[in-house]
Amino acid sequence: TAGAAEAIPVTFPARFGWGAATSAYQIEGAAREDGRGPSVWDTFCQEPGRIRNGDTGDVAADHYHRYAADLDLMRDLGLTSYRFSVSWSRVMPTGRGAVNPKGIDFYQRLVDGLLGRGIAPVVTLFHWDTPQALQDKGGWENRDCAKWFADYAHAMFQAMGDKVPIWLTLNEPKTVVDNGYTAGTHAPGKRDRALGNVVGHHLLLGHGLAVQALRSTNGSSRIGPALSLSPTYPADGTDGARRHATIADGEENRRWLDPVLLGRYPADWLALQAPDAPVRSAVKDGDLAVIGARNDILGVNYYGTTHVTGTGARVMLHPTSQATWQEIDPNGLYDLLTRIRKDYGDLPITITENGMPTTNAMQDPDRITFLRDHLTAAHRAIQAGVPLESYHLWSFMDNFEWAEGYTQRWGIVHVDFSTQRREPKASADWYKGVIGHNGL
Ligand code: GBH
Repeated sequence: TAGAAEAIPVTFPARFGWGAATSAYQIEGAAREDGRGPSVWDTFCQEPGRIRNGDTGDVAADHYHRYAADLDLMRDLGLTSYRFSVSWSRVMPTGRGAVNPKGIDFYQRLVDGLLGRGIAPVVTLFHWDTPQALQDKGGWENRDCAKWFADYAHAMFQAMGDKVPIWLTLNEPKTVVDNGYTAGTHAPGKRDRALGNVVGHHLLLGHGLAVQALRSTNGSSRIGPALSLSPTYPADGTDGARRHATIADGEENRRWLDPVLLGRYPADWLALQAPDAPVRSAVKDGDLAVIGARNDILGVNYYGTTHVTGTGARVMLHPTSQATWQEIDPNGLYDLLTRIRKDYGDLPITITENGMPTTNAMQDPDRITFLRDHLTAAHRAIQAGVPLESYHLWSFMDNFEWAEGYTQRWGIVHVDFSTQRREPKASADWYKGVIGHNGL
């Protein structure tokens, strides 16, 4: 009966990782301190009309100065894993060459602070903040950027490789292509999809070279990408909708998963690129062997599903959130995780992002429902055999939500951006209970 089903406890495997995620530009602030160089996001935020209310990440949640108190809060919530990103231009102010000791020192203190509190650091090397000095040389449009990225990655492995159990290379290369180079709503604000696909390839190459760089060290850390994935379904029973759902699956998922995990671009995706598309000549002999070399773990950012009609239009068949692109569908997470295992094998998976925005309120019942439903779906996937080892909700605290500025609050910890006061929301108390019970 339904009553009996409800009584079955949702208990996660022993040592399941309970985490939360952030990214450098969204929380750190201190944009011009201790030798940090500008990134494309500093530049983008200064261009009029780019960001809602003209907001910037100059101060953000001031985490650079308040990290110790933030780590205490993480410990109080019982987190066992914390995903953050490194600001490339804080560590290498012009993106290349000698490291900035003060930049490295900040991340050393952060990692040591986490380890001292029993929290595993999960470190993303690139969460969209390309050093401006490299963008001046074309950034990821320039094939050399893949090498520059691997050099920076290598410097990070040398500095703290042993202490970091999981390195994530890129966060959501798809979003760089879609928003940075197609819609133009993210840095560097270009509208040229063909060029974006070249950028996408160079990002993947950077991923592969960074994996290679880690293999050249002797450490025991694991590495993989963090991909934004969304299962795609036909919106109705027509053949056209089915066909377009497959095309959308190529764009949303296989276009990123196949190169990294199978060492090839999907044939149907490639066939849809123009015969003279620049991405074709951007792919050089040997690239896919580099891109497709073994990964240790796959990071999955999951926000919702995608439904496609017979004309290829996207429609919402489930409720959305304040983020109008988000189709909230917890079962999609189950479908996605089980599909990854079926099509790509038993690679360990960590959910690197999952969450929704709410209003300014401290009471956020919608977020609690969202998290409970998605954790239940994740648990079902584990029961079905998916090697899911940890979960990082997005986000630990309210932060700079890119083009939306400070108008979308994704945190379980509230931040008052005028006083920088932190206060756990109802969802944080709820999550603390989940962690304490190792389940729901
Ligand atoms: C993640 O992106 C990011 O990794 C994280 O930094 C971010 O804060 C979080 O999600 C919440 O947004 O406005 O129609 O142009 C999630 C993937 C990519 C989905 C950008 C929405 C913009 C759609 N997102 N995309 S639109």
